[in-house]
Amino acid sequence: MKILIINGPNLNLLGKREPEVYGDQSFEAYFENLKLKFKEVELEYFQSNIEGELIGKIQEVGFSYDGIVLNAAAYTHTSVGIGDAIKAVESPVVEVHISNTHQREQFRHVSYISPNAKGVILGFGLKSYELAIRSFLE
Ligand code: CA2
Repeated sequence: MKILIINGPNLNLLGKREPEVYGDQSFEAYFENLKLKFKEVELEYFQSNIEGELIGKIQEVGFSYDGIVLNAAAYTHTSVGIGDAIKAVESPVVEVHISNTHQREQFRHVSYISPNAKGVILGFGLKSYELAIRSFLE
């Protein structure tokens, strides 16, 4: 089973800023734990701050990987292009968010990802990613 985790803009700052919202662990450190937890899964990780790079990666892996775990970060609320890319590929995409976006500002209540995602997991901190991976296994 091959799964790619894709993180969008500013998630490279995890653990460095706003720990009250996003926690105090870097994604790289968390990703090492995930790999230990899911030894049976070929897990890969990609992060970009650039919308076109995220779309390119979805297209690149979206016809051969078993699943994509996507936190499109701020692009979740703006990107028709990422929403269309998810619709265009064959691999199922699970949308994740660290925070519960519905408890936050109104503009975060809209997602261009959700309509084309297999499912959505949000509000469980970094554990949201683990739950998303489990959803592919069960
Ligand atoms: O809760 C999530 O996972 C979000 O996707 C995070 C995005 C936000 O725009 C979405 O509404 C919800 C923001 C990611 C920014 O990450 C930072 C991490 C550390 C410091 C500053 C920003």
